Amino acid sequence: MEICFSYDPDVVVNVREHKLRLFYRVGDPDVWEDITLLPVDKAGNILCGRTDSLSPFFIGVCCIGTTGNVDGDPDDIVDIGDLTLLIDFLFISKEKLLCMEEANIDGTDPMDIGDLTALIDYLFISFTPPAECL
Ligand SMILES: [Ca+2]
Ligand SMILES: [Ca+2]
Repeated sequence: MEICFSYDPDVVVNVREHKLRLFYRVGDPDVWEDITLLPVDKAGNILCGRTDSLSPFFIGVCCIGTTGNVDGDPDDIVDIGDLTLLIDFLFISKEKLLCMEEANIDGTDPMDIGDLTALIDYLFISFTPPAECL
């Protein structure tokens, strides 16, 4: 089913509308999946997502400022926890991340080993900041 919410663009303060995302709870406790149908309808101010069942939802944003917060912690901190999750995403479980854009650390598509290299470089070597969110 497709679920849509209309939003008031005046309350989307300091966030670009194209970053709005619809998150759906897939597990307990607090496992969320981004089910947004992109692009966001900025002209109609409508945010839609697709799911097969009903569960709690929230509307949030994906990737503000710089990339690198792969684990989506609320303080937007980039640390070894993000590195661990990026390795897991790229090579082990390959489970979709809460906000895929946060993992594009080198700023170029796709999400690959270049992003891992950029994150290691930022954390331990040259401290070059991660790329800006698009
Ligand atoms: Ca983090
Ligand atoms: Ca990349």
